[in-house]
Amino acid sequence: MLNGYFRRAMLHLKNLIAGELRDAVGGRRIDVYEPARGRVFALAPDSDEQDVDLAVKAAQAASAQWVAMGREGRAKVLIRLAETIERDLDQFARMESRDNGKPVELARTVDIPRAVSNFRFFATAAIHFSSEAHMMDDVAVNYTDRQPIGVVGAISPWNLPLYLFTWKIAPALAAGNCVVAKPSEVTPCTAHLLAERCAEAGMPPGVLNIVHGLGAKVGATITAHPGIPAISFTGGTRTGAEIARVAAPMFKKLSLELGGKNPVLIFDDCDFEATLSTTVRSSFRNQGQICLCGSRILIQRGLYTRFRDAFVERVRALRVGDPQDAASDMGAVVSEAHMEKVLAHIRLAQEEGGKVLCGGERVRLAGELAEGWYIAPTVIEGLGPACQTNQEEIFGPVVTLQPFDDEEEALALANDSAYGLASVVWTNDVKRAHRVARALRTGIVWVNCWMVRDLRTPFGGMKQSGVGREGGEEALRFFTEAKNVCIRL
Ligand code: TXE
Repeated sequence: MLNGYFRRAMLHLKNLIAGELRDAVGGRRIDVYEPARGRVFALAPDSDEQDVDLAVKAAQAASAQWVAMGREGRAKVLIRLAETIERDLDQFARMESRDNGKPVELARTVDIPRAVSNFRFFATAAIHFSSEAHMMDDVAVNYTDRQPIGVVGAISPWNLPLYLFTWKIAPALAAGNCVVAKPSEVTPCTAHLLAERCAEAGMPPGVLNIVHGLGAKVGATITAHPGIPAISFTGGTRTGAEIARVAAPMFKKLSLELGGKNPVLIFDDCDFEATLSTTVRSSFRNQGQICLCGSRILIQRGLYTRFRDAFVERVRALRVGDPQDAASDMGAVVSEAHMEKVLAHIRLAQEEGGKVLCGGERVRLAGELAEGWYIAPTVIEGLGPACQTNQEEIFGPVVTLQPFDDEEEALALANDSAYGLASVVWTNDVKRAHRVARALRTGIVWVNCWMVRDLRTPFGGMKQSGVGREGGEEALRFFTEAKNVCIRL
C-alpha cells in the first residue's frame, strides 16, 4: 500500500468527456505501474457504465457539428493536434517509456512520431477519399455515398500505447465520426496527455471522449452499448472473440486486430548481414511485444549453424537496461503478470525438450531498478512445429529456431499456425520471393525487410489474427457506411 505522501505526488489521470477532464463518476482509481521499477507512479480513473454512458451522450451531441465542419475543417483540427504532439514529443516519449517500459529512444523515434503521422495522414487521406460511380449504359447511374457512422468505439492495447490508440482514433475522426475510446488500463498515460491537448487543437467538446478503466468494465460496456454501432479493437485473440460474441448479435461493425505467431523464412541465398541484423530487431524490438515481431525463425538447413551461432552472439550483446537510458537496447516488459506469463512459456519450452541457447531468465538490475520486470532475450532451438511453444503467442522476448530443407517445407512450417498476421522472407531470388509471398497465409508479407510501413496499405491478419483491415482507404471504408444511390437516366 502507498502512503498518503506518495499518493499525492502521483500523476492523476482523468477521463475526457464532453471536452472536460474528469474523474470517474464513482470516484475510484486504478494503480498504474512503472515497469522499470515495478512500482506505482500514476492513478487512472476506474470508470464504469455511467462514465461510458456520459461519453456516448457527449459524442452523440457533438456529431452534427463535427460532420458540418466538413473534411477540411476536421483536417485542420487533426493537423493541429498532430502539431501539439510533435511540439511536446520529448514529454510524450518519456511518458510512454515510463508507462510501458520500452526504451525511450524507441518511443522518441517510432511510437510518438508515428502517432503524429497517424493524425496527419488520415486528416489529409479523408480529403482525398473518393467513392465510386457505376454507369448502367443508358439505364441509370449509381453512386456510392459514404457517410460517417455516427459514434464509434476504439479499444486499444498496451504494447504501442499512443501509436495504436491514434491508429484507430485518427481515421474514425477524419471520416466524420465522434469517438468513445478506451486505452489499455496498463498504459493509459499518453492517452491522458493527448486528452489535455484536444481543446488547444480546437476540437469541439464531445468529438473525442477518452474513458479510462478496466477491460471487463469499460471495454465490455463499450462493446455492448447500443449507442455505439461500430468497434475497432486491437488486443488479444481471446478478448477479440469475446467482443465478437457480444457485438455480433447486435449487428455491430467490427474490426479486430489480434495476435500473431509470425514466421521468419530465411533461405540460404539471403543477404546474410541484413538478415541477421534485421532478425535481431524483428525478434526483440519493444521486448518482443509487437504483434508484428517474428517469433518462429525458420532457417534453410545449409545456413542453420552459421546463422544460429551469429544470431546468438548478437542477441547476447543486446543491453537490457533502464528504458530511460538511451544506451539500452531493451527495457522492461509491461507488467509483472506478463513477465510471469513469458517466464512460464520459457519453462514450458524446456519441458517440451527445447534447448535455451541464450537468455531464459529474469534479469535483476541494480539499485532502483532491482524490482523492475526485465527478461533476457531468449533463443530456443530443438522444438518441432506442433509444440505449444511454436503454436501459442508468447508476446515477449522469446524466439525459436527451426531448420527446413526446401521451399515446400518452409511454407508448410510457416503456415502451420492458427494465426496469420505477418511473415518475413529473406531471399535474393526474385521468383521465389513472389512465389513464397503468394503462398503465405498472412495478411502482411515483408520481403528482405521488416516493419517498413506505408500507411496507405491494408493492415491486418487472417485466421485467428483478426477480421477486417486497417490502414489507408480500408480504415476510411470501415468508419463509413456505404449507401448506393441509383438514379434513372
Ligand atoms: O490484452 P487484452 P492483454 C496479446 C498478447 C497478450 C495477450 C493478452 O498475447 O499476452 O494478448 O494481453 C481491453 N471487452 N496481445 O490481456 O486484454 C483491455 O482493457 C472489451 C496482442 O493485455 O486483449 C485493453 O484495452 N475490451 C496485441 C484491450 O482490450 C476488453 C496487443 C486489450 O487487452 C475486454 C496486446 C473485454 N471483455 C496483447 N477485456 C496485439 N495484437 O498487438 C479487455 N479489454
